[in-house]
Parts: sequence; C-alpha cells; structure tokens
Amino acid sequence: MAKKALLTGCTGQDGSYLTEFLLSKGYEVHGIIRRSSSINTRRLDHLLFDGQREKVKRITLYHGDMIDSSNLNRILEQSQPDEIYNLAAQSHVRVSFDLPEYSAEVDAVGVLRILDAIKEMGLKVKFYQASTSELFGKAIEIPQTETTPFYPRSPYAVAKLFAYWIVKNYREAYNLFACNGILFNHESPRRGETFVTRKVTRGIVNIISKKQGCLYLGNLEAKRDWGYAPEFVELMWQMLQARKPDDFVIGTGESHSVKEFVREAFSYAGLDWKKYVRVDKRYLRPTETDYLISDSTKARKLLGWSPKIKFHDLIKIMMDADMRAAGLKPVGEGDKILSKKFPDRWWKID
Ligand code: NAP
Ligand code: G4F
Repeated sequence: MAKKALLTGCTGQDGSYLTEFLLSKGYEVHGIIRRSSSINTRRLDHLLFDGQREKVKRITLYHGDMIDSSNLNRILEQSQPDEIYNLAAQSHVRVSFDLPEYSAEVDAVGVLRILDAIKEMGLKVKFYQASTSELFGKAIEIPQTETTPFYPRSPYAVAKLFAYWIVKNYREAYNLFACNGILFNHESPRRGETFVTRKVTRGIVNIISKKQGCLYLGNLEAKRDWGYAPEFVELMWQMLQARKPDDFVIGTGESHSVKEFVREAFSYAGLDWKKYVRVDKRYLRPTETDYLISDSTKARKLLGWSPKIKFHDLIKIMMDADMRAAGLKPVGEGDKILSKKFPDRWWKID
C-alpha cells in the first residue's frame, strides 16, 4: 500500500516541491490549503491539471487553517497519514512585525495544535517541523550548528522558537517521532515574490521589460546562507526515514550579502546594479538578523547531505526562470547547470 503524507503549507514554495517529490516516491499526498478569494494553487497546478491521471489521483486537498483545531483534527482523522510535514507558516519575517499575534497563532500555537492532536488520537505518525535559521538571529556563534544558542530577532523567529521547543518536548514527553529541520534560506523560481532573492530577479526582468524603472530594497548588508529549495525538501523526507527522530541544521555553508546577490544578478543580465537599486527605509526591520552561515556537518554525516547548488548557480537558475516567465530569452547558464547537475530530477523546471 502507498504511504500517506499530510502536508500543511502545500501551496507554498517548499510545499509544492515536496508534493512533487513525494509523488515521485509513490506516496499519496494529502494537502491542506487555505480558502482564499483568489486561486492559491498556482504552484501545484502543473501537478493537478497536467493530465498525469495516475499522479492526480494520488493528491487529496482539504480546506484548512493552522488556527482552527477542530478542522485540523478532522483532517488528521480523515487522512490517517504515516508522515506529517508541517510547512504552513506566516513565513515573512518583516510582516511578522506587523502581524505578531497572528504569526504566533499560526507559527507557534499551530504546531502545538497538530502535536497535541497526534498525541490525543494516539496516531502512529512521523512529524516534520519546518524550523529555521532565524532562530539564531543575533548569532552568538559562527558558523551555526545544532548546538548554537538561539537569539531570535523577530516575532516570526520567536514563534518558531516555541515551535522548535514544543516539538522537542512532545518527542521527549510522549515519545513522538518528531524532527526539527533547522533550514537556512532556500530559494527557487517558486519563491514568494516579496522575499529578497525573488524580488531582485523579478525586478531585474521588469526593468528589462520596462515595467519598472528601479528596484527599492532595504538592508543590503545582511548576509544569508542561500540554497536551492528542491534539494532541501529531499532532506525533510530523509529526516523522517532515519532510525530515530532528531534535529538537523541544513544549509550550504556559504554566506553572501544581499548586495552581492544584487550585484551578481544584475550583472548576469548585463546591467549595472548601481543605476537601478535604491534603498527604501520601509523595507528595514526593527531588529535584523545580520549574519547566517551554516555548519551542516551532522546532516552530512548522518543524512549524506551534500548540496549541489550554491550561491552563484542559484542566481543563474532563478534569473533564467524569471526571464523565461516574462517571455524573454534566458541567458541559459542556469538551465545548463540544472541539466548537468540533475539529469534525473523529479521536479518540473519552471
Ligand atoms: P511559503 O512559500 O510562504 O509557504 C507558506 C505556506 O503556508 C503556504 O502554503 C501558505 O498558504 C501556508 N499558510 C500560511 N498561513 C497559513 C495558515 N494560517 N493556515 C494554513 N496554511 C497557511 O513558505 P516556504 O518558503 O515554502 O517555507 C515553508 C516553511 O519553511 C515555512 O514554515 C517557513 O517558515 C519555513 N522555512 C522556510 C525557509 C526558506 O528559506 N524558504 C527557511 C527556513 C524555514 P498560502 O499559499 O495560501 O499563502
Ligand atoms: O528574503 P528575506 O525576506 O528572508 P529572511 O528574512 O532571511 O527569511 C527567510 O528565510 C528564513 C530562514 O533563515 C525563513 F525562516 C523565513 O521564513 C524566510 O523564508 O530577507 C533576507 C534579507 C534580510 O536581511 C532582509 O532585511 O534581505 C534583506 N532585505 C533587503 N531588502 C530584504 C529587502 N528583504 C525583503 N524581503 N525585501 C527587501 O526589499
């Protein structure tokens, strides 16, 4: 019988890749989507409507929300999953300063709702929690590992800190198979348009297409460890296949500033970034996470983690995809990297 996975946040960047990955592994995928006034399944549409009947039949979608316990309980009861991947979140750090209470409801208490339902129903299920490098915040140690102390710097990160500890607590108190994947930033052509990498690659394409005159950004000095989302979702699955539940840091081990990303992306398109980028205070955060860089030694040793895509390749992949989406001819280096490094890839190239 096919294994069953329940995904919260299946309409998001990671949720769409993970759905695709699990289908390629033969899973039945049960996904929770939010009711919205406009259609929010665009990242899944190639799976839902591409005529591959065999795959479409293995996807079941439920309307649901992380702030509605009775609904979550009902979905758990109906789907009876073997594995749960909790990816749903108000995932935008800047927005969490404007919506602190909502971010806590979804990103912190939402996790508790699911864990407690698992415990109360006595389900034999493995649980993955989408934890984050934002926990390290004002980083006390460089690079950051599973033992680096946390110092969250936003309502988002504080909510995710609660989530991290409640996963650990339910694992120890009730013997649940529950893991925290402490993932560093990971991007892709499916990245939400308001996160900085995608804002830059789309902005460049809009500038070339004369839809936008310049690009307004916030802090250009912050440094991030940016990886490629499809590679990261495979690790989520691997964590749940391990013999015992554990927490893992996952990143590329390279860190670059927002300014470096901007410079390199503009240069890939043959443009000088200084002519187009303006700093706008509206995009600054009351408190910032300045420097993130991972040490994923544990994941390398225990899960065989070895990322193929790092900063320079990522920019080319994202730029080519946004150029294609805008009807422009891609430069093509990103496409070549994908074909060479992932000849057997399971995801659709956007
Ligand atoms: P994303 O693209 O923003 O997706 C978030 C998902 O959560 C979407 O499907 C969204 O639905 C759903 N969602 C939001 N609020 C919800 C609610 N109240 N009830 C039910 N669903 C809700 O985020 P992502 O980049 O894929 O990230 C996936 C997870 O990993 C998130 O928990 C994020 O915090 C965490 N994370 C991400 C990164 C990263 O670099 N990408 C790094 C570390 C951790 P809609 O589509 O309707 O908005
Ligand atoms: O792209 P960002 O918004 O991502 P951030 O804040 O690092 O959060 C992402 O990664 C986390 C993992 O570490 C996830 F947990 C979280 O869910 C999310 O996926 O911002 C990256 C950096 C920040 O320092 C920000 O201040 O870029 C800086 N930045 C500069 N200008 C900007 C902008 N960020 C955004 N979103 N928009 C700007 O205009």
